[in-house]
Amino acid sequence: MLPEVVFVLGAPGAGKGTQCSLISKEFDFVHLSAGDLLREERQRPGSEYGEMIEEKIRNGEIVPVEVTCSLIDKAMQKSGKTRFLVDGFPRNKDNLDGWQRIMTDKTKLLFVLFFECSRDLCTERCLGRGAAGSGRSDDNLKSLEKRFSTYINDTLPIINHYDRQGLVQRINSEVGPQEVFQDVKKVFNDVGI
Ligand code: UP5
Ligand code: MG
Repeated sequence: MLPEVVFVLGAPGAGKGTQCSLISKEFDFVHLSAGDLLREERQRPGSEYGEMIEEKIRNGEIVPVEVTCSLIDKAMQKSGKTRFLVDGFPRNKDNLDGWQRIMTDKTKLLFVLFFECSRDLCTERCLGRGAAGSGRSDDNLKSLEKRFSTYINDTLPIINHYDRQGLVQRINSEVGPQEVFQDVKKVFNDVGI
């Protein structure tokens, strides 16, 4: 059986990571955050991509797919599991094309979970996380503006692409984490997971 994948998308701070961690506790899915994998790679001694990744993250730009896809692929293999939440990917056309080139034949996409949350609320959450000491170099107003324009210009078209295929499950994430999770559970239960 091919490994099964759910892509988890939504604006910066929409709550992708928070919900993925709740999902992975309740259902047998491994949470792979593309952003976390990139941040780990950035810290890895000897990584040839460290500086490039840091620059892209700080500027809210998207890392070339070869780097991200290979990290996701390796993490999937290393886990030894067969069901994955791929959080924060694919974010642009390069990501989508790269995934289709490298991973489509090796995986089955179940659906795309899309968290909808207003820009103001997302910004407030990310700034709050930064103020609480997240240590993330992109939890500041300047980076957030760039993250949002990348999200609107590059990521929304990818969500629309999957929407046209009937693969998008939309969830309002403007309420509290547990309330959001009730809707998430419904989606997983309805698709028979
Ligand atoms: N919070 C969460 N849910 C809440 C709720 N329902 N009510 C109230 N508060 C809530 O949450 C953010 C904050 O909000 C937290 O403090 C949380 O407690 C609170 P989180 O769950 O972390 O939201 P998430 O959507 O995961 O936000 P994140 O900041 O991680 O989103 P991004 O998409 O911006 O970040 P990511 O790590 O995916 O990517 C970062 C950068 O990496 C990108 O900008 C890009 O430069 C690079 N990248 C790539 O280049 N390629 C990739 O494929 C992926 C990333
Ligand atoms: Mg996240």
